[in-house]
Amino acid sequence: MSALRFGPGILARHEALARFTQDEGRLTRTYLTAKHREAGETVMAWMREAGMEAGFDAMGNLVGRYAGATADAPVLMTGSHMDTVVDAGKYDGSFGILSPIACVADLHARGKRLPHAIEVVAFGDEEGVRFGATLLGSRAMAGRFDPKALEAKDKDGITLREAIRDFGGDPDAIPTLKRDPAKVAAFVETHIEQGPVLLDEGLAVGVVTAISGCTRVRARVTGVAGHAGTVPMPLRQDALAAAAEMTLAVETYCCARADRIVGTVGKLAVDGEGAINVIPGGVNFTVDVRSPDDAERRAAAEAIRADCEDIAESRGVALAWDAFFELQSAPCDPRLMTLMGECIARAGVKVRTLPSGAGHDAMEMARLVPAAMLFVRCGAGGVSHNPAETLDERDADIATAVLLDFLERFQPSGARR
Ligand code: HGY
Ligand code: MN
Ligand code: MN
Repeated sequence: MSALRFGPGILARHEALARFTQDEGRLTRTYLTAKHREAGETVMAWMREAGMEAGFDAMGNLVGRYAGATADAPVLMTGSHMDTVVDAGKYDGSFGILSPIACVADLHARGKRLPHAIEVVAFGDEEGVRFGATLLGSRAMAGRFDPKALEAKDKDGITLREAIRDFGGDPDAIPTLKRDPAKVAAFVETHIEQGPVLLDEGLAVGVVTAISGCTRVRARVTGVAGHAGTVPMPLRQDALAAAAEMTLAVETYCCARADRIVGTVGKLAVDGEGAINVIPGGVNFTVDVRSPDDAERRAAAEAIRADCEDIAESRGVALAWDAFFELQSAPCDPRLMTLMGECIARAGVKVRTLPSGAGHDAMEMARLVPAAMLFVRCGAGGVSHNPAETLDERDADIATAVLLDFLERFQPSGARR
């Protein structure tokens, strides 16, 4: 078996990064926290070792830059996110940072400069766990940052604006982070698939065709709290039973269109945590609907809302429905997809294209410049957003070799070497 060039070192670095967690016994690293800074300083050192200039930008994204052959060379951007969900796996986001750093280190070791500079970005916030707003860094670089987000508060009442300042950043400088599309040739992100397709087909890597759009809803059901022993069933206005029926309505609608829609009720909470002998009077829950097709997604969100309204009416409860977040789907660039496919074939892997049901920073960067994504297989049934998330060192090796080939063969002008 030939020695693996990149895989073992990348997995060792994943282990090192996973130690920067704000939760005892599980991995949680959220935006602009002390652990974000500590992890960032470790990654910064790896970037500098690889021959890059590196530092945090005005809102806590970590940016490493490997100069091109000429000072005016356009930039090929790559990267992914540093933050994690609560009780996360080790590879979601960070693989898209460690893999390109390994590529640049290889170029640097060979003293090779490309016709383009390379920027590796460790975005500070993609998951949106701390402030509820997602893709903050990539939105800023794409010129789509909404200043209202600066007033968003975390669970301790700290605003994003205050947190950026505490981190040493400058919220007023965020508009200057927008990249000039005339100087950025493309953006490419490597990421674990977070699903079972590559695993089922025995493939180490795949080319992403489009990143699904998303609609997110905060819903509230208001019924009448009552004594669990005295209110006859037909007279109840049970908020939890209604929310449960609504949850099944989400599942029923999406299962009937499973080839193109997914829907999830990820959070559901009874007011005041509930009590065993009280009919729940109030329940909050969330809905997340996704599809590569925006029209399908919008129709789904509307149909699900109507179904939930009907359920509320039939049960005599009130429904408040706040579709607070929407993200259009992002197609990947055909030329970049073709080049990525060629690099996969040169690595001896069958070329498989597939959509991404998960959101990624590439979907924001795709609004500004041509974008592509390379998926790497993840094991354990493809599970993610879960500490059982796994990545095989041979797959990490193949994906990194494919990315390096892509970086070296990419031609800013559009031609390929
Ligand atoms: O939710 C997502 O799709 C991403 O993992 N933040
Ligand atoms: Mn994620
Ligand atoms: Mn991710």
